[in-house]
Amino acid sequence: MPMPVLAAEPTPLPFDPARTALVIIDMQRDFLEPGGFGETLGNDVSLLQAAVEPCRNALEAARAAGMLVIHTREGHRPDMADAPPAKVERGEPTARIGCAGPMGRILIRGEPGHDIIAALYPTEGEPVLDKPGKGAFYQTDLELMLKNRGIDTLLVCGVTTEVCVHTTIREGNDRGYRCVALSDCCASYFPEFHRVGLDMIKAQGGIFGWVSDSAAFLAALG
Ligand code: TIU
Repeated sequence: MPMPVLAAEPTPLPFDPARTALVIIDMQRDFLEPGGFGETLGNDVSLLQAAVEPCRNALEAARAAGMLVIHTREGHRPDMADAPPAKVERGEPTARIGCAGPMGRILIRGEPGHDIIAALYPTEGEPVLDKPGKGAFYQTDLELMLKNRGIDTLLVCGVTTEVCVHTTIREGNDRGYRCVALSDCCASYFPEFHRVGLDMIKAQGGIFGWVSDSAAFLAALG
């Protein structure tokens, strides 16, 4: 059977679903719901809702195709030994990482706010990867998971476009993965940063990778 081809910019991208992972970045209550980390940083968290339905469609399509699905969560150990002081000391002192909020301690593993939103909740067998930084490769076993499954292509969804999605795509690109941002499955607190972030990926012949969307992914899988 010929490989499916993903309509993408700057070029169409043939991909083997068995060697492609859907990576859903940080679709956590802390970023998408009021009272979490995103809101403590001064953001309007409702802007991220736009990515939920497209992500859900991509997730269901990837599951139906038997593709590897990996969910990530940004956050820190309850003892915060993995939280760099330079990261923690930013923001309003009573609403920093580790402080108590309406969804538990902000950006701390095991707290309600750290969990993935209900609409995109992982199912049995889907790896959930906890990461202390913005990139999903930094201080995680992501690269080992991808190697064990022979993955060469990453379809990246999640939030926020210019922060954790971008950092992960840059990290993946340097490690030799074909990285694709699914544009409507990503969102930012800054619509302008979302647009320019995607432009930066596909500029210069695809300097960091490709940009596609959920409709193109579903169409490619047929
Ligand atoms: N603040 C912001 O835009 N993002 C983050 O802090 N983390 C992620 O993008 N996940």
